[in-house]
Amino acid sequence: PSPKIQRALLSVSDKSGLAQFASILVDAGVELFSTGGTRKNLEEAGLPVRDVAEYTGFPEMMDGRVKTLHPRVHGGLLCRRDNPAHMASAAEHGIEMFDLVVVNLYPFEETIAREEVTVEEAIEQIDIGGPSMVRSAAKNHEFVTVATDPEQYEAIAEQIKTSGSTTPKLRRQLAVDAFTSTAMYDAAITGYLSFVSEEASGETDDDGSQENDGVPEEVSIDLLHVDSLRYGENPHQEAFLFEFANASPNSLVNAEQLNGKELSYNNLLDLDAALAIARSLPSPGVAVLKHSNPCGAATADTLGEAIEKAWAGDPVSAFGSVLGVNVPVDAAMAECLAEPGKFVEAIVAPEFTPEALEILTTKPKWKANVRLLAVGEVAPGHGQYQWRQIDGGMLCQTGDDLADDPTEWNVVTEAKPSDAQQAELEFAWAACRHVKSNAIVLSADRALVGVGAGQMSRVDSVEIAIRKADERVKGSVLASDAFFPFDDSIHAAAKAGVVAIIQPGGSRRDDEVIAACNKHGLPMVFTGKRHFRH
Ligand code: 93A
Repeated sequence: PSPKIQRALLSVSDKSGLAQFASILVDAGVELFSTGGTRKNLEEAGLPVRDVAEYTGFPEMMDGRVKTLHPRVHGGLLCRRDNPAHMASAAEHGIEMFDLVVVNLYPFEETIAREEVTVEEAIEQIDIGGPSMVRSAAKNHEFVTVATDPEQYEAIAEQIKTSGSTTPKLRRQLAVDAFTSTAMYDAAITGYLSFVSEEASGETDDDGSQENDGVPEEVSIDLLHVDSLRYGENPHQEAFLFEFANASPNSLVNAEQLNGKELSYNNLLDLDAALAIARSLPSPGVAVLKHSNPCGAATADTLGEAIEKAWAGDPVSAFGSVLGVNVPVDAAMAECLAEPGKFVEAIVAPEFTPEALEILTTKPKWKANVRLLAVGEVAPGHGQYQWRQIDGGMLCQTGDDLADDPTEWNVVTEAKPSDAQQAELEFAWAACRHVKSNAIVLSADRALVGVGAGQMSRVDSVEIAIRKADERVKGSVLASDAFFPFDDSIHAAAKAGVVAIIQPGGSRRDDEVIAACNKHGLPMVFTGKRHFRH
């Protein structure tokens, strides 16, 4: 049975919603204890409240650094109510049980966001007593309810109003939220202190700028904001989203979500890949992704046609996909998606017309689920740095988002591509870099018809792409993200009916690969640029 909430300890910096919540507690017969500022706030609201200092027998001291750090506070939070020895100690030392703790912390992040803040001021805003109470209460959530955010007041108040207590399920969830909030708080402190200590030790040259081994100045991580995600790639993984302070207004993290459930970790990864490919497709273009690889992508005269062709790339895989679009989603595209048997998880696009929104959110399943993200603009060459974590460090590179320049390409075979084939090769090449290596794509009529992704040997990717394309392989063109180490892929492609090939070139065996193309009468283009995506 959940303990009845009889005594609450309130100590908050963010006082929003406090008086209203506290008055519900008072009505439910809960006795309130508070620290200085919080107590004043409650007294002004006409609520009865006891002073923690009077209860501990110690005044707030050392500029408030020591207010609640006392066994009479922490004993009352950590004591197991079902343990007679704990209860005996509490009785011996005059420790009262706190059943509810309402604490939010000194605003450290807001403080360090102020431009003129000094390190001393920032350090003074490191809350010690608050997180200690939060952690004590969260540890003992079997008996103690802990609120760390005004948004939680309503749910807690509802339960207290009806039963005088809270449910174990709510207490567990609040404990998870509590430990998340103290972890994030500590992460912000760690980030700030290591940043200022680097600044303090950083050598400066004459113009005052910091030396950093030739790394351009704009390559730095400045985190603006952190969100916790429900979970990571799998439900047992904790996850957070960190946003860069200098993120472009048209980046994914700044997208406006117009419909659907909260974005998951995997949604964000897939949407990121979808946005990248949408940026490099000619307009109007659509990409259909699963597990961050395209299973379809197309460009056409109208968006309605483009989505039909992109979906047809691999209709079985397309179910439950994530889409990237480089023009506003219109009614024609929405109607195509609303056909029976189709479903997508999420769409990222510059925007959605009102008609499209209406169509996409009419079907009940779609209304509740499909996540629609408007990023304002989807333009090529985004020029952002990409960061990835490795064991003990971070890798950083510029995005592989430079526009292709077909005037730098060379036809290396006796046969030359026709104009139509040349245009198709350009499309295939633009899509190929967005497929995990070893990447092979087959395209026809500006649409992917077969994709071989992420295989450890190139010829396996070729064979998968051919199998996926099935009948459509005849007359298609093939793009490969890196050179062919052997001529086996060429023979397989020619046999299946591929009519032209594009690849970077640069293999030791290029001669053999070119000879194989000549033998089959296939035109082949070398781009001189590789597009690995590992
Ligand atoms: O300076 S502290 O780290 N030392 C403490 O013992 C302590 N106890 C509560 N900060 C402490 N607090 C924090 O004071 C709370 O986390 C809350 O943010 C704030 C509320 O103070 P007041 O009630 O005076 O406005």
